[in-house]
Amino acid sequence: MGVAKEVLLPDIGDFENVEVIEILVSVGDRVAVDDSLIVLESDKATMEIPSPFAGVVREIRVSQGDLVSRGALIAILEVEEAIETTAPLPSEGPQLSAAAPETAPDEAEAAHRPPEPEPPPAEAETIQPLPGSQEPGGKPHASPSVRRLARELGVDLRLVAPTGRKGRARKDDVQAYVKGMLAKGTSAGVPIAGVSVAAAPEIDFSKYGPTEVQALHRIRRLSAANLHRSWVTVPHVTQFDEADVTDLDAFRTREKPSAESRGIKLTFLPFVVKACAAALKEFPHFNSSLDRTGENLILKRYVHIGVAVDTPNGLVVPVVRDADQKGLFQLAEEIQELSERARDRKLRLEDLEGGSFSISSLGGIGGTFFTPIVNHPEVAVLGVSRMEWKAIRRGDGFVPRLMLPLSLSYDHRVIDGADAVRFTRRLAAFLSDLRLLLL
Ligand code: CAO
Repeated sequence: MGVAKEVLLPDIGDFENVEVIEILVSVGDRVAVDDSLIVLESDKATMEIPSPFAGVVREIRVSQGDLVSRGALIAILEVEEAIETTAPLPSEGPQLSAAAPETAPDEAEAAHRPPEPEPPPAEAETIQPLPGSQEPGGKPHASPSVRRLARELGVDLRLVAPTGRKGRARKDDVQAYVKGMLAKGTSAGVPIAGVSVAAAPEIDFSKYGPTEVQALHRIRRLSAANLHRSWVTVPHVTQFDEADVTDLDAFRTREKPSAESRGIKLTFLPFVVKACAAALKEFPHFNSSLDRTGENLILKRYVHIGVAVDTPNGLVVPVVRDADQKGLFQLAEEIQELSERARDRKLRLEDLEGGSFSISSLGGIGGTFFTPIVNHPEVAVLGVSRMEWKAIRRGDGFVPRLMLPLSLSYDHRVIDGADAVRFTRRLAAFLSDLRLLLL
């Protein structure tokens, strides 16, 4: 049978009536020396109060929201005589300050950044301004032990949804995040949380010259999260190709006035959408998604094509539904209408849902080739760059031809390289000779 020992709040510096914001242990828990018991928060700092000895928690004498000062009874632990440590009890007079040195919060936090091996008796950190602490690039708000837990589990705290007061991430939040990730897993069964990279150093760029901080727009933050997920979960390969669009351009130039008379701007994009829709019919696995297990392919019998639109606030991808069933003018009209609404921020949720393949056209701006990122859970995306006159060898000589650069990025778990080039060759054939679309 052990001995019941009181855990009293040690000297935590120049603080009185500090609020208990988190209780980290439950009755029956076994704790070791320096295991954190509760978290306190003052105006300036948060502090974890560690156990001065090892034992089993028999009673917790504070509740969340209580205000406590030095000497307050926190808990009663049952300590085995044999394992009772020599760590001084807070109530043991002069030794107290050794157990809980009066440390300025800033210094205490600095002293606890990794890779410091051992935490001090009272772990404190300065409170970051909130609620901006959850902004990308901002420092998430969490106590040292939560940070340590996140580090041990390889969790980026910025991705954890905090449920604590003032946007603070708690241990439960980190655990819930990890559980969520394990439940999702990647299709290969490897938890995404397993991807662990060194934290980016925090650099004060103003040391090198004048700077300005601009908050990212919500659209950019959302697309950044989706792009990042796609980048780390999809094994990307990009196939480059060129389509001879000399005849297509001549046809488009001829048809433009007729389109304009109906208020339609006939650019290259509707032709590319039409050609992609036809190619997707012939290569159905380009119009599919992997299911969550990664063991089945969901082939879509519909062809809904997302079109990346550049807006002042970031990239959005509205979807042209049933693109295979629409004529060129209808496609042109719809793309025009969707991109206008995207730029006026008038898209509805349903405009953005359900895409089965995406096209990103930078041809109106310029450039040659690029590597677009697959719009997960789709498995392929086509990048289109600016067409250019090139000398193409025909017979014994060279002929000038308008060539359109194509960049097809695809998920290599679903699509093989040979199929990717077959797809781009077929696409190029459709774009070179529109009559093939009629067959
Ligand atoms: N080669 C040469 N000219 C091209 C071309 C190409 N590949 N693509 C378009 N053009 C021409 C158009 O024909 C038009 O010229 P005309 O007025 O003489 O017909 C002009 O460039 C401007 O076209 P546009 O950009 O207004 O229209 P679009 O249908 O080609 O594209 C849209 C519409 C919404 C896709 C486009 O405006 C856009 O936002 N593109 C950016 C997409 C993006 O940011 N992608 C990057 C995503 S990151 O992966």
